Amino acid sequence: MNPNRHLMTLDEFTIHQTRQFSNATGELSTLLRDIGLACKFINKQVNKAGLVDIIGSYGKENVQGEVQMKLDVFADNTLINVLKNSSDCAGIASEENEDFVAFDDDHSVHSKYVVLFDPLDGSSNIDVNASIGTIFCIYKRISPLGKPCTKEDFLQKGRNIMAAGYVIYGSSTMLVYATRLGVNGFTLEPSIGEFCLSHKDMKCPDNGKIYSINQGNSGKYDSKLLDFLNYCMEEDQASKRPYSHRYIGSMVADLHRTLIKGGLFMYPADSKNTNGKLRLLYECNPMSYIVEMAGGMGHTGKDSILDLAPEKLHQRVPIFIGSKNMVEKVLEFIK
Ligand code: AHM
Ligand code: MG
Repeated sequence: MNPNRHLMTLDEFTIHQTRQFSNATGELSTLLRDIGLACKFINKQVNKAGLVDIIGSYGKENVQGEVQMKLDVFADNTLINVLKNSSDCAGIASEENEDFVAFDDDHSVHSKYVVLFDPLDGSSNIDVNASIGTIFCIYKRISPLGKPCTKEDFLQKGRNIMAAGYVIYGSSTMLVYATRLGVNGFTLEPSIGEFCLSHKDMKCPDNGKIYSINQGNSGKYDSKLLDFLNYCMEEDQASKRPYSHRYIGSMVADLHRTLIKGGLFMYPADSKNTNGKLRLLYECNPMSYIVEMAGGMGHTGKDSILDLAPEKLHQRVPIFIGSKNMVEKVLEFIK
């Protein structure tokens, strides 16, 4: 690395942003730094996945009845440990654990923020070296300070999110995070171990040429959705169809592409899974927040994802997310 080249680190960037607000305390920046630190630990394990005994299943199922991979468990424990020791986190909820965890030490009960995360999304891709990711979002708690946080702090609408982001462990490792000020991407510079600003003010294009769905499930889809899939495959030069179909099976990777190139990612309800597969609190809310802050849209087919009032920690919802015009088009077909 050339030391003369100015690289803005994640820390420098968030501190710079904080200075724009006279009443900002810097707690959110500290939390983002702590999440970044946990993800660097996770990244190290992901990178050497083929070399050490970390590939494969852990031998247990998680709260959703899904087989836990060793890296799922490592990522979950790492995030919990780092956030427990963070000065600004009152508690966490994770896709891997049945209940939320309220940190009840003297310091944490006075912390303003709670963090929700999917520690390792797309974990069925671990064994084949395809991209996986960590997804997170941060809320200001609504329960009184001075006591442990409560479930209500975690069951807030996506619209209340203060910051959300993901880390993609791909051909390079990137942290993308969104606040109301916009969406920015930071690439991990391995020689100095810092996330450095590489994708400033990311915008999701209004249109795209790629649709992303597990089309193998077509036999269980509603006929209106099948009509839309046929529309995507139809030839029409004016609207640049047929669209290309791309599906990695790792939401972070599919949505990272969608955010940069435009497109539409769908995990719909089907006749077997009537609420779809993806979790509102750990996957759909944070990703919809990021995509909306970049100018795109996240929808269930009936409501905007961010307007849903969550009922339970592990609630699943259908999702149509990505370029604004493409989401609006699928809504025309399925509403
Ligand atoms: P996970 O959190 O257990 O990894 O599951 C979520 C993943 C998403 O990343 C991805 O979009 C989806 O599951 C793929 O599911 P399917 O294999 O049913 O297409
Ligand atoms: Mg997941």
